[in-house]
Amino acid sequence: MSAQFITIEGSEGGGKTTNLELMKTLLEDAGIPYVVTREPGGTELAEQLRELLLACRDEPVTPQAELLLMFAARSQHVENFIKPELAKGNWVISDRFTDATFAYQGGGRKLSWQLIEELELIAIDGFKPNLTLLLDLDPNIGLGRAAQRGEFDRFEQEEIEFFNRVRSAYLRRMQEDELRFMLVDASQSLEDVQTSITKQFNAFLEQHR
Ligand code: Z5A
Repeated sequence: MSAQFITIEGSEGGGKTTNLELMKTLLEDAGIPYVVTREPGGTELAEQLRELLLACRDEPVTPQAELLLMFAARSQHVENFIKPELAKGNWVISDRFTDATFAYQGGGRKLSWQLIEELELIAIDGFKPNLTLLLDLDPNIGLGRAAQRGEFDRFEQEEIEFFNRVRSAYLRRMQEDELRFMLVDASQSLEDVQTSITKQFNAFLEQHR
């Protein structure tokens, strides 16, 4: 079976980092070779764009500039890292991908869905993950969890309404492509979240190994 491209998504404090470790363990247990990456980022240039995107700054960043930089980074990431790794037979797990652009720049910044779909075609020729784990959580809970980590980046300084729109946009993405998504209620205890992920992800591995 061909190597699979898996993404992890969700708004602040949903536990992406924590549960990415669990997915790594499940892949190792199944003897599947994999690499881990993230967005924005994943190549030298894309990581430089990440720094520019996340830095807090006095100059306002227009939603359009933010959108174009996200896709510039993603184009580099897909061509220079993700596709070559898949071609080598390694599964790829990415902490965020294009669904995050629909959620943050579409939902959060209110840019048009159609514009993002067009850029997805231009920048990455519509390249999509095989599976997306969506950690869904009320932003009031998520921001509380994220606050325990310390300093906020440029996105984390947004108002609660921004994160409510991000959450709704993620759920809209899922409704548009239900077979690709694995939805997990991230408001549960970490133990329950991980039981649910283990069950669903192992079922996916059974089908695709
Ligand atoms: N962005 C964008 O706008 N457009 C795009 O196209 C892309 C990205 C790709 C960087 O993302 C920013 O870029 C992001 C969106 C934007 N906005 N922000 N901010 P990032 O992924 O690098 O940053 P992040 O969203 O802040 O993710 P994170 O720091 O990795 O958080 P997390 O992975 O969701 O959470 P965590 O660190 O695993 O968990 C947070 C805390 O909660 C931690 O102490 C855990 O122990 C705890 N936790 C986790 N799960 C539980 C449960 N179930 N119960 C209790 N406590 C828990």
